[in-house]
Amino acid sequence: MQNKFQTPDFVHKRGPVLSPDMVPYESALTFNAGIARWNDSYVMLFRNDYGFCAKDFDDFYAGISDNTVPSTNMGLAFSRDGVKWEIMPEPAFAMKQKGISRVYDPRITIMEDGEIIICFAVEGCGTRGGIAVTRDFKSFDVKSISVPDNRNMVVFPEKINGEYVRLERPFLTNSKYHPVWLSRSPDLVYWGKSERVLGRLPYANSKLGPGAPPVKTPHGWLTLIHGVSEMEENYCAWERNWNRCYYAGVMLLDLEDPAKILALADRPLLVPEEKYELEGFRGGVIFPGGAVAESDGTLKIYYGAADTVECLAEAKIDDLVEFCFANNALAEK
Ligand code: BMA
Repeated sequence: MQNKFQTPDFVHKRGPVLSPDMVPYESALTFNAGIARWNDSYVMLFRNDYGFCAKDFDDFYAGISDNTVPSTNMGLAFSRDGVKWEIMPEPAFAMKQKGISRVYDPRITIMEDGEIIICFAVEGCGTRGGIAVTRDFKSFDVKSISVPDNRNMVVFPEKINGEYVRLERPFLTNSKYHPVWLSRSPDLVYWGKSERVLGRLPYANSKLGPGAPPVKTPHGWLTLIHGVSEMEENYCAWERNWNRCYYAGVMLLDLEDPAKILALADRPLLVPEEKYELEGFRGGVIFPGGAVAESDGTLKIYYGAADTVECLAEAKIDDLVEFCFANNALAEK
């Protein structure tokens, strides 16, 4: 599939770091992970879909099976270098409760004082956004679950003006352009003072959403997002007629007033180009969920690829900031 965009040269794709064959329990797809630096290692919560396989889709289209909806739990993994991962023997989190069919797409924020905040999507009574805290990645204290329909929540790693701040992506009725919003909370339970942040992306003709928890730079909060475009051709996917391209994008938000965008790159940061991004459960999907700033100025960008594997790309933070300002969609022309 030809894409009119390409990943800029300053981004170095390092390929998959996690795949289903590495998981010591049932696993069909491992993707859309939340990743952060914790103590002196890296920690990952990943989405683990299980209970179906590619052949189930062939059977489904042949009319002999309807096993196309997975079960999902969240796996836990640790790494010394952010590249080689050791997966814990049991899934970490599943939240099987009445009315909730699954939780997925975790994001991890480590606050300045060490508090660990997990955001996740919840299916059940529509789509909802959940927030939990943990001390050890073994037990999770769920603080709030939003009303439907909302997801893709990420919490900023610092309180701003004394409050927790999150980005989120509610669904609009009667529109496919679901915008990014921001809400504030004194306690992770009650959320309000909501403001709209971003409505449309110049490179995507459908929905968008926050990606990883924002990273503080002297120039603003460096914030990864995803943007979706409906394409003319289908991608190679278990699910047939899958024609949506998911790009990763980037923007800079004001440090004091993060509802204000300082610069929004007018082109994508990561474009599906490699086989592991183009083919899988849903080919053409790049879905960023983790961003880790290294002391040498590199940003490790983690993303789900083709809803099948978890990948790593690296770029210098300075180049990312420059990319936003040099191609700023909001600059006066
Ligand atoms: C979105 C979410 C993501 C997924 C993406 C592409 O709507 O469900 O979890 O990665 O679609 O399938």
